[in-house]
Amino acid sequence: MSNVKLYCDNLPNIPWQEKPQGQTLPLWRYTENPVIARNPIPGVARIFNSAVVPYEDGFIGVFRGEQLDGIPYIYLGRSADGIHWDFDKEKIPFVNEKGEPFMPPYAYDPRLVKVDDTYYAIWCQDAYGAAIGMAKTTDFKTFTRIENPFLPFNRNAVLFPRKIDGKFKLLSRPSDSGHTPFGDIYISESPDMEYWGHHRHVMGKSGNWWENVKIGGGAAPIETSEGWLLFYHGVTGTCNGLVYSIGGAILDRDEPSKVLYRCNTFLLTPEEWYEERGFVPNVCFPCATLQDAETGRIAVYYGCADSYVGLAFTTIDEVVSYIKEHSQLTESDREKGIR
Ligand code: BMA
Repeated sequence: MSNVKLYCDNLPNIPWQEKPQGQTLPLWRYTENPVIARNPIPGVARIFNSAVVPYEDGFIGVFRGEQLDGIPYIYLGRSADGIHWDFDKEKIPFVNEKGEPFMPPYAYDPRLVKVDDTYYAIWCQDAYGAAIGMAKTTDFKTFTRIENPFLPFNRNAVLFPRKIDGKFKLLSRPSDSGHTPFGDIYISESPDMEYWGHHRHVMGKSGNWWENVKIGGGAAPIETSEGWLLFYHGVTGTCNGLVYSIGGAILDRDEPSKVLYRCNTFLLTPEEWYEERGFVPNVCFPCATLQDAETGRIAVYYGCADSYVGLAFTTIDEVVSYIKEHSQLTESDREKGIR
């Protein structure tokens, strides 16, 4: 039993490996990584930056598939164990409210979050510039598009898994339309998943060098007795390009624009061949977690080098105590984020 309580269901079939000897950081990699390798299905060269949820007796997910023409799209995948995945051969056929085909020009970095009885897929797409796209489903057969929540330019939208004070809450990262050299995480709320407002600043890049260029939301926040645990990505610049690491923070449960703890070190940074070598080297990009209330186990799905999907593990006690021990907050982290 964990000291920190996880407010989620039990998930006895969560993918899992025990912490290896000598591990100092609180996230450890699955020894069989990457779990999704190159050319996973005909017509798709790489799958990465993807999100999964428990579904029926196994798992289901939305996957960023880079097609042979280089254009990213979202594919549905199913798995019995969360490790071996079968993908639909065709892209997810999004429709509008009338059931007519309504495909975005491209779609990438999908997240998948269940709120009440509905699953929401959220991704980055073109809306005359990089913007957030959304769809909802209850059966994983019909994905109905929802109005785009924000004007361009925006990326990295991550929905909270429950309403707070009756409102949906969405993290996002206002950006430019290219390889954005800046970026902070903001939060917005909505009564209906259509009209978004009450925008607040949550946290910005920091003086710590691993996240001194920009940060962005990662996996859907995990509700715990200590607050919302957020795995996010932090980016630094080098003479050889950007490096993406996984960071951790804990947000206030009732007022998540306030950061309670923020780890001043990365939790995982590119070190293995599948993280350092690929279409875009040196990228660890978290997009989803699975968690088990009973054991406190957490499995993190992260994109590796824009080429593969990797899995890493931690426990709620392990990661919360590490984040608290290494917490360093700035003034803008503590504020409610209104100016
Ligand atoms: C970001 C996003 C991610 C990608 C990362 C590294 O801007 O586009 O999809 O993993 O760059 O290329």
